[in-house]
Amino acid sequence: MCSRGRFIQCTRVRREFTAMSRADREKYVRIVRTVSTDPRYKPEYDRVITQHRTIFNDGIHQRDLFLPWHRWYLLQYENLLRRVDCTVTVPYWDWSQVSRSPWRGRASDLWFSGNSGFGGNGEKTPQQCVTSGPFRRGVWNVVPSAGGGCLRRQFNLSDNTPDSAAVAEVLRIPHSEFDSFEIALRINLHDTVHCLIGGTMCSFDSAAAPEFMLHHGFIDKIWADWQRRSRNHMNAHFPSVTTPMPGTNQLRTTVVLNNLRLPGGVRVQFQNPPRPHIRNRFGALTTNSLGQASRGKFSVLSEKAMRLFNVSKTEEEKARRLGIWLLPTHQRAGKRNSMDTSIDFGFDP
Ligand SMILES: [Cu+2]
Repeated sequence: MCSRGRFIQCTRVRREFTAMSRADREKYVRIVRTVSTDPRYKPEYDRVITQHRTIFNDGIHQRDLFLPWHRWYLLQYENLLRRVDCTVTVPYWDWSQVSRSPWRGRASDLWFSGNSGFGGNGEKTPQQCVTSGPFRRGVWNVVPSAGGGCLRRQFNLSDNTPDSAAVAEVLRIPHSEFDSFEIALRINLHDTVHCLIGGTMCSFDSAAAPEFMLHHGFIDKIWADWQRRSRNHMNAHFPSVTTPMPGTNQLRTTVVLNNLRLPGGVRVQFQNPPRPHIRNRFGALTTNSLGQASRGKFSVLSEKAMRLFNVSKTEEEKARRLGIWLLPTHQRAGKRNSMDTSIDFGFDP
């Protein structure tokens, strides 16, 4: 807002990467390449990226710290990018909009091989090196703490990312069911997509993959969208967590609860992408409200990811039930019979 010739209440608007203009996508990629290669920024870049690996198992991937810590982490990364260009913000990648073809690399896709994309899949070799795009082998390397070699990817080509109806279901979980909301967001959505991308993203070095921040941007947006539903959603669970967040100089989780009041006086808002139009089964173009029949196959649980993120037996049980609940009904049936447990979360199972 402009007040008496000055800007006040400045807000960092984070946008969906594939909905940005080609020039803005190119600019973002260029800035990431600058911080990760230019000697003026690289030491700080290496430090920030390495921190995620160093404290990977110190609670930042468990219930009490996962959401707030990664919100803080995105802010550190964004602050670093803004030393190169003070207008840039970290975009998010809404993988639910491309659930039917998440690995495509067309010009407007995340995995495009031109200067406005992140490049495509890794090679089908044990090294899994990415060989296309601005982060390809030979022109870009991961941080030394991640081995300093090529960026690795191994798309799970036969599997899809969760769809927008699944995300909408997660957003409908009531504030009194914070535990279910958190597990669905962390284990079913976040953990799973990490390992659907595979390679560096499905390892302790995941933060070294440039797409990490876009995936976490979307996870943070889902949390922020849920929090906006009411005061109770905004404050669910975290006020009772009093341990400082690791690596943050004693910051408590409560200081990042509200994206409009972040440390340093930063305000963050997520811009919704234009709603995609899909063809319904009669061929008509409709807004994406996803009738059951039009939903494709996707995955909301990954054994590999649950091991990587050290998911406890109790949480795994709950994530399995939530995972089935998130699937379209026609996919649910078989799985439901195979486990003799009824799905009842008290909120529209
Ligand atoms: Cu993490």
